Amino acid sequence: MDETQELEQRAQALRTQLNSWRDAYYTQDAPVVTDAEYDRVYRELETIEAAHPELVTPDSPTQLVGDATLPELGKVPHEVPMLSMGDVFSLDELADWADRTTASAEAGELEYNVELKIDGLSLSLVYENGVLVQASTRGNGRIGEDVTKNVLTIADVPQHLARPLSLEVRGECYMPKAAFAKLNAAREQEGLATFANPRNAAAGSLRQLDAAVTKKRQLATFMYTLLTPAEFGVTTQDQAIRFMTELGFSTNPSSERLAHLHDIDDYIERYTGQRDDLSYGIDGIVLKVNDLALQEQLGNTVKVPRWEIAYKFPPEEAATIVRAIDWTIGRTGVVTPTAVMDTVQLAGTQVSRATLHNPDFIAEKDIRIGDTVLLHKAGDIIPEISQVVLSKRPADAQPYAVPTTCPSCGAELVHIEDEVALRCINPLCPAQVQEQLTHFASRPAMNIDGLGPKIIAQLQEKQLVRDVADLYKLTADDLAQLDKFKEKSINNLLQAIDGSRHNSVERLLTGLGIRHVGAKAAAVLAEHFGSMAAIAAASEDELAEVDGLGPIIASTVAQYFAMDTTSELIGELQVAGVNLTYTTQTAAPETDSFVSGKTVVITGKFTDFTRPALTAQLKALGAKVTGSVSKKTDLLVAGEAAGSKLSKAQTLGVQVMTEAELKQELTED
Ligand code: 1X8
Repeated sequence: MDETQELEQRAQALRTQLNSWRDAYYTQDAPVVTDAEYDRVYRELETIEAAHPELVTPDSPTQLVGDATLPELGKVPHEVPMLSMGDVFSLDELADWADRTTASAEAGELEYNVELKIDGLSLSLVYENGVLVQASTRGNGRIGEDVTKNVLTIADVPQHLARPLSLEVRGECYMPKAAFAKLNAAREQEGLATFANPRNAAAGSLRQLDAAVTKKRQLATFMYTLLTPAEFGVTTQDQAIRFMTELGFSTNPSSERLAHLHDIDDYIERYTGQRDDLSYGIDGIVLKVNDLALQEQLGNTVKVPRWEIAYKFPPEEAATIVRAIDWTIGRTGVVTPTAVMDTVQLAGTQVSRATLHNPDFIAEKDIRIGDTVLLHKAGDIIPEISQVVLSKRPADAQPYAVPTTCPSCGAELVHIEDEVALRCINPLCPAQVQEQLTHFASRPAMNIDGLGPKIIAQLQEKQLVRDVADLYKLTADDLAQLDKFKEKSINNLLQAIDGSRHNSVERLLTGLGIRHVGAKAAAVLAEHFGSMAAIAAASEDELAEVDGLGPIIASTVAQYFAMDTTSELIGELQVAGVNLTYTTQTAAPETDSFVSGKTVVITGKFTDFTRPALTAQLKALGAKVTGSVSKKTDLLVAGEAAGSKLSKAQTLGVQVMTEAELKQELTED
């Protein structure tokens, strides 16, 4: 085989590899390799194709733009294609790009605008007369997916602009790091696959058939492109960003106009340093020719604009050695592996543990004790193993044998249905019971001050407590057996436990840890049925009909109360004197609702609410309800025929919610 044939085969192999990775990434939102690994292989293919253009095929990833589309979502054609962007990985390449751009612009030194590259997915928003009428993803660049309903649930996307203009803007939809970490932790506990990075989490949350799911995911946006700037007298990119900000869009505050290209080094250095402190993930910076007329003149290549380029940060990676794999057992019995490693510095923190998610992850990466591994941070925050360095594998390393029995109770571990997680299904498993007791005593549940995991572990060890009902049988003599427990601490804990007997029943419901029943669903159940007995007696259909619950909660609640162990436990709690009825009179304002801490104004006529009832409901959710719109107003709830308050809110850029949107918010759990 001659050299060209060899290269042809190599190019074909790289294309096949990249296309399979692209499918996993774009269509399934579940990448199988890191971006860095993808980029390395992509670059190799690019280099071969550059030297041998005759080897380029139409299906080569180098010839394709971005994402695929999900068949279930409606299609939206993009009149102006949504292109992807060229990228460079070093300051030298960036300087080369700038030289080429300057040469073809024939305009002397160019002015640039520099922005952060957000780790999310592109989004197009279309407004008619100031009202949001369509939102779509990039799709394949020419045809995107209709995600209007989902985008209406994103808090920072204005549904009404400050001025009644018709226009299209584009930008990035992303998931903040904190929401990403919380979502993955919850998914792991549910036995579901986790998202690899905020980009995939955002894509999976936006490309949804159920807008209620999107809403829960706490997505956010930064808009950076204005499509018809000339119509608004906008001539530069930095003006465009200011214009969009004034209309009410969320724009990234780190955008800077650069009079001289050499200022870019300082910008890159600053944000490389601040990267870990930002509340959202970035994977580089974007450099744009600032003059929009010049942008148009420079135009596009087949694939990407000539007037902008992404500089991608080098991937932050560190190598270390895996010493052990720890297995922890959650409240629901999910058993999660964690790699315990020699401590290394990675992206701003000391790392010695990394989640391994589930047994499949360990097997896929073939991680063994003693292996040297490369670590990265998923979404810039969660340490994760990218790959094993096979050249450093000890000769005697054995494939890791996943435990078949629970490390806490010894019961056989099982896979349920199509979950990736391994579970211990022994209801008496001490590790699970410890998690359940901790949850039971926690603040949103029974709120037993002073009863934390360490004390619970001791109570279990001394066999004083096996289930939550046992807490109410504890005596001063029992507690005297605990470390450092003297008269005062004994009395305090006994009093805290006793006090919890009088809680309104929603706290007990929360504390029981029924799947999908958190504090909100528990409050809805308790208020609607009035007592534990009534909830236990309700059928699945009756439960599903309650405003604010849904079929999933109805099903898990019905299943929970159908179990013999449940009736036994409730019976024991009743004997122990724990209140089983709803006694909440005026609920304390909520601290984590969509309006808590916000100043809200109500205006217009409503079909499904009276004004006083709506005011009371919003106050119970933690809102401050006032009479007139000012700069301090956070939200205007506008019914039919809203007048001057609505126009004032729009002028001030205050968020406006219609009755339909409000109802949707109020029925969220
Ligand atoms: C992608 C992105 C762009 C910007 C920020 N984040 C991104 N992920 C920006 O322009 N500030 S532009 C872009 C693209 O594909 N054209």
